Amino acid sequence: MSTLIKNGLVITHAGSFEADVLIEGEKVSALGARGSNWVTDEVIDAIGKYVVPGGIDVHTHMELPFGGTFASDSFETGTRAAAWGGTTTIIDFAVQSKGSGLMEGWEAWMGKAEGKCAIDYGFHLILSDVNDQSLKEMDIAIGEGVSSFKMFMAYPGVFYSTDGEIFRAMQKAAENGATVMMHAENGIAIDVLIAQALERGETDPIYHGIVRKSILEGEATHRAIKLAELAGSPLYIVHLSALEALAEVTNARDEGLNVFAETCPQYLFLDLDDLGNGFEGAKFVCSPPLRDRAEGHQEALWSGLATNDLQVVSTDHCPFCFEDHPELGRQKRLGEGDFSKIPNGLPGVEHRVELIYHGAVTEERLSLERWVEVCSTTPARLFGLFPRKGTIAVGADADIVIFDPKRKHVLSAATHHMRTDYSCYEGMQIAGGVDSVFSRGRLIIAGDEYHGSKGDGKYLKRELNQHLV
Ligand code: DUC
Ligand code: ZN
Ligand code: ZN
Repeated sequence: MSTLIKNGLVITHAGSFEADVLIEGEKVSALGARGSNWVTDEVIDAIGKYVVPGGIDVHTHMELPFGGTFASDSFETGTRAAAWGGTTTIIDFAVQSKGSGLMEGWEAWMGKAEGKCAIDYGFHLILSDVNDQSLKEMDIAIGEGVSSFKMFMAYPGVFYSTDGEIFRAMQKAAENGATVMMHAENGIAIDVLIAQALERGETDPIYHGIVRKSILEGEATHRAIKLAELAGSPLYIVHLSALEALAEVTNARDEGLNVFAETCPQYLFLDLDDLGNGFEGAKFVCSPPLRDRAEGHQEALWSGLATNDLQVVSTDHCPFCFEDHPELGRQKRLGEGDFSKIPNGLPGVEHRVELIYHGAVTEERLSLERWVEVCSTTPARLFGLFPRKGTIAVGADADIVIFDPKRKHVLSAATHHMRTDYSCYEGMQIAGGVDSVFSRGRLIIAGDEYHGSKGDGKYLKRELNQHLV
């Protein structure tokens, strides 16, 4: 099967150029000047449209067990929704349970995803039980293509690791080249503030945002950086939301350390006020929480993306239904009367590429090349997928999005494809939109039609971090 995408403006991290793109089988086989007369099975005219590398979302949680329930998107529904929004690769988090082996977690998540995904997928591992055996198993995981391990300074009693455990894992990562990913919030102090708030009768979702102080994200980020510096391991701060944390990452990078960070659309577009309005605010409960706009976090994050103090936008897609669900039961409503019992997480995998484009162009915050870089190229490099993914080049996988800058549409639960009964962006009008999506050479989205099927997506064995200084 061969396809010619002609007359588009190809945008990569390195620049934009008018070119025709030839796809043969699963790969890009040539780029040529417009008007090339290659003979192919299919021809797609992309005049007036952008031709960009498929989005790579390195932070999703399909089917994650959390707070007594499970994230509502399965690998099937979540990856299909991702495809609709121009994402052609996800990296999800396999979970090591306490008392179990690290590779048991990977095998369990491989089983959940096998034969289900619409797009290619890889895994990080959540390292929640640090001991001699699981540290040894990090080497085995790397051999299976899992080159990054997430640890938590938050959620005591669940995913939480002590500083000593984190430091041991970082020492191991310094040896084997893995990247340590950190949920940087001081969960011990936050738990004190949660208990005090509940004692005062402060039970609404807004208090989730009030007790999880930005200063405690800054403190944990600082601590993670110092531990990684001492151990000599690369560090990637996940879902950075606070300007205090950004300042720590900026300083570390100025010192030449291998410290990286992502933020997510919710921290750029939404804010603490969304957690108000009684229990409706539960729709916006995630950790770290949405931040107070008056404190300047959102502006700082946009600037950080522009200046490369932040390198990636991911989603932390972890959806739960607001109303009771016939199969999933109570989800967000588990926290009625106690905000600390609201499952943490938001739906987002479908809208990242479009939202960042919207923010980039409507407010002139990022160039088109930078949009591609933070949504696709740098994620590929940091997580060992480049140049197979993350660019449009001869020999790369033909994961390609045709993006229509003139398309306008409104985000809504009524039209999105994620398996949740609400949208965090209900009614928001978006500039530009996905027109067509190729996954390894197959046209899986064509306008309003889905042509893919479950199991199209393949497991990606990833290399080590390709973006170290
Ligand atoms: N934060 C969330 O909001 N959900 C899942 C886990 C996390 O760290
Ligand atoms: Zn997290
Ligand atoms: Zn997460």
